Amino acid sequence: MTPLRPDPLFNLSGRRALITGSTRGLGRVMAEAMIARGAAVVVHGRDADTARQVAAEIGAAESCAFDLGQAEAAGPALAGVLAPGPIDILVNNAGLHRRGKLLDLSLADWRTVLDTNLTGAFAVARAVVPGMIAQGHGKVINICSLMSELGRPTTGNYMAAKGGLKMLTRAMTVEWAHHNIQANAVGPGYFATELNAPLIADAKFDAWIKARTPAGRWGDPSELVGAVIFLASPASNYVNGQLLFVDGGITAAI
Ligand code: GCO
Repeated sequence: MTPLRPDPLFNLSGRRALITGSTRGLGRVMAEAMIARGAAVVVHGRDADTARQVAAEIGAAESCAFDLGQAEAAGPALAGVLAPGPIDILVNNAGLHRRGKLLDLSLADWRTVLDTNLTGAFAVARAVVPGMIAQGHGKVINICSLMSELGRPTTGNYMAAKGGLKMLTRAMTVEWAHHNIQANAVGPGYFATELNAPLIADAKFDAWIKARTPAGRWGDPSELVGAVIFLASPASNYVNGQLLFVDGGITAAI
């Protein structure tokens, strides 16, 4: 079968994409999908050797490493990435969980989740977006969550961070859209990722998710790709400030 000619609406050729937290899980899947559509991807992780190894495995030309929980490190750590030129597509994907009931959470557990999942996204965007403004275009995709809208006990820090990331996406929109920068978000539902491995292994929780999600199943990481490619592509050049849930319908159901 002759390969499909790349659809200009979804072609990422010539674009440089930085995806935070792309050494594993959803971030790695997104990186591979963007490379397959012509993007030059910068792989990011906390560990430099791992980031380099994954970049080599997936055919990415570049990698970088820094801890998103240390916002002050983002600018200096990205100087080398930005030296050759601007980033065209930023995916703020890196995130972590420290589950626990609010009254049991330490301030460290609270701060770690907010610092990494929310402040980290702000810090990376603050380093990368000036280059987008200078070149007259850019895409920012913040990986929010169903927990930007809904929650369950023991996830209050994560809910606050992902709810904040939804509003940060709108803040980016109102300040940057006139620079032809489209800032949007994707809200994954329950996906079969490493982050959720403990939940999947819990037969009771697994059964609850399958009953609570109208699609009746966990999402496969490959099923997040379409929304991310759409928001990274020319196809979304007039889409701003939106949060697109990819969640099997869970946010549509009581
Ligand atoms: C949980 C889960 C959720 C989602 C995550 C992805 O502890 O209930 O980890 O937080 O999987 O939000 O959207």
